[in-house]
Amino acid sequence: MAKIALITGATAGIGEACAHLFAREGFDLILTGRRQERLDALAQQLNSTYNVRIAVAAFDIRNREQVLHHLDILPDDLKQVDILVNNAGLSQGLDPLQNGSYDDWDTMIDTNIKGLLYVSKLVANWMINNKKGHIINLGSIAGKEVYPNGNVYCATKSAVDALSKGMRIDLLQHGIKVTAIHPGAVETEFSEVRFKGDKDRAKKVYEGFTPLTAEDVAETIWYVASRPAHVNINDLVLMPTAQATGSMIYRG
Ligand code: NDP
Ligand code: 8X3
Repeated sequence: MAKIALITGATAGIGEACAHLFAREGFDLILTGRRQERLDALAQQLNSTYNVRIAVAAFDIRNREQVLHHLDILPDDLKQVDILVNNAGLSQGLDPLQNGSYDDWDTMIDTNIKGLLYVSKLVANWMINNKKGHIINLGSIAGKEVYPNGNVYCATKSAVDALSKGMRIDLLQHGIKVTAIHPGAVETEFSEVRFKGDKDRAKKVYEGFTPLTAEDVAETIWYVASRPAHVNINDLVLMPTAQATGSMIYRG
């Protein structure tokens, strides 16, 4: 029987790259995100290329009822999830705290912390029942260090760091692995989302150096996911060579 991975935020960037890589490795997949049409197109492409089974579930991860409903109605055999990639997340704005937007704060906290928790509780219980599993959480260098104007986004990723440690302790007795992956700058739709569709401003974030690609991060996630049963990588920071800290990038 094929292994199964559930990847949140599979409609773009790192999640989409993970979907390609896990499908290539023969995994059946559950893919989530809000954009149904992107999920459908991706499912069709992966199914025809790799002949793996793909289920899609379109929901807003901030909405607890939607999350629980869409995951609960999946077929029972797909709930034998081996790998959960908690990837869905975003940043909104880059302002000093005193100028911050309440709505942006709510969006980041509800998505990056509460959404991750809703999915994790449900899937952790599947994994406990199945007596197997590996949860891989997307943190960020922003969760390890705070950079100017990063305030609330950094706090949400710091929470992911703490939750990963908490999950590892609580799930230890069930033999479930927990890994936190913390990338530096990855060129995806991330900055376009952060700057609310301002493509020029987003492009400038990656000018003058070579950022990570979504595929670089997906390959690292695959490395972590494919270690032997007795080996777990707890915590992994990966950066572009040109980036030393959250805010220090050498642009030539
Ligand atoms: P993208 O913007 O390219 O992808 C984000 C994904 O998250 C999309 O699939 C999006 O799907 C999903 N998502 C966002 N909000 C929601 C929501 N409310 N409900 C459901 N799904 C949602 O960004 P990345 O691929 O770069 O980011 C992936 C993860 O990696 C995030 O957690 C991010 O914080 C983290 N990260 C990114 C870095 C970077 O530099 N890019 C560096 C370090 C960490 P949809 O819009 O269809 O709902
Ligand atoms: C996303 C990348 O540069 O905002 O986590 O920390 S950054």
